[in-house]
Amino acid sequence: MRRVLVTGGAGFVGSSLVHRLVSETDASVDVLDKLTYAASPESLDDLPPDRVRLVVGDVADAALVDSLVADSDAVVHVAAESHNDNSLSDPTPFVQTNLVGTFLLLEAVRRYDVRFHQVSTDEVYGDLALEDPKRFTEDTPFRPSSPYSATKAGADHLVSAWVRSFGVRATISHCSNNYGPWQHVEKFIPRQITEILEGRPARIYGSGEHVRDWIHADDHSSAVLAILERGRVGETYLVGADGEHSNLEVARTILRLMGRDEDQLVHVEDRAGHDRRYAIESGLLRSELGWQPRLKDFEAGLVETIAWYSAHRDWWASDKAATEAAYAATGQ
Ligand code: NAD
Ligand code: TDX
Repeated sequence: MRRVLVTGGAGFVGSSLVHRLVSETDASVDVLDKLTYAASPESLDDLPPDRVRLVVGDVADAALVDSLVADSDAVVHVAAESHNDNSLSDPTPFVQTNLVGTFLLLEAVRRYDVRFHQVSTDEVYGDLALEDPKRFTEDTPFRPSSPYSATKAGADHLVSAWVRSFGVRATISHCSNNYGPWQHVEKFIPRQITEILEGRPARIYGSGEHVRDWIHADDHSSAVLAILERGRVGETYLVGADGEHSNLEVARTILRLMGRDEDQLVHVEDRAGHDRRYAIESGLLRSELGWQPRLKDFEAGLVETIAWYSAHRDWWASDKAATEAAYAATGQ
């Protein structure tokens, strides 16, 4: 790969992938990113300008997408509107970016016969019961719950159709919940860390028994690179690190690691349609591509993440104020 186009490369997951492409391959990287409220272009500041170019623009801009794809050997499509709560208050940008944007990228890679990887989520599979021993596999049917996950599922179906009908050389990955540095403070783990740093209690939707399967963003990006380099065209891979914890468990662990009482939390308004549990079986990725998560110790990862947010208050302080004002309006 001489030149790789990474959409959403200034976001949380995308920036981890761009760092990895620079450190582990010889490719030049074009980042196409609209720089929405969720972007952190600062996360790319330490990268060599002769290897990484940031193009500020929209994946739903057909002419721009065409010109960038024409110059690329591979496209990794990371850009998305990514927050479930936002998709409940206004689904419009989710349809535009996640569905229309993916469609335009697929048409461009079809025109120029460019390798394509779609970064998707386990949320397309809906949820599992708390007591169910099953986990999601590559064969689990799609059953998305929220406008966010429905647009991701629709985009994934477009990818599969473009593979089958037009022979596009594409792969898809479905990853579980990511955590780590540079994650927007609207998301669960950074929200709790920054609430506690501001001297307030952790905020738990509903009962807090809901389970998420946590993986460090750097392990997600290592999986995406393995699939891009060695994955079978037309295949779907699930990405997870066996990190199931209830939201209450995670909040209590963060409180303890930050030297607070574990009961310093409040139960707030639940999310509409709140998925109960996600759990990933990532055996195919491990056996076929030899991938392993490296940051397997979730508590050690939380310690590092807490330290990072403590040291980067300048980066999150203004987003924090805007985010909490929006949450206050929904009682969350
Ligand atoms: P994020 O919200 O942190 O970043 C998204 C990036 O995409 C931002 O830089 C934003 O500016 C950019 N973007 C948004 N709309 C755009 C548009 N129209 N054109 C160009 N750029 C646009 O999201 P994230 O958490 O990094 O997630 C990235 C991808 O990974 C998404 O596709 C998401 O579905 C997937 N994913 C995320 C997680 C997770 O836990 N974060 C888990 C599984 C899958
Ligand atoms: O303040 C909170 N309190 C709380 O209890 C917030 C922000 C969330 N929650 C709960 C809701 C979920 O059960 O924590 C869990 C995690 O919430 P989010 O961080 O919003 O993530 P989730 O909705 O699970 O989706 C995430 O993982 C899959 C990403 O945002 C998606 O982009 C990805 O596809």
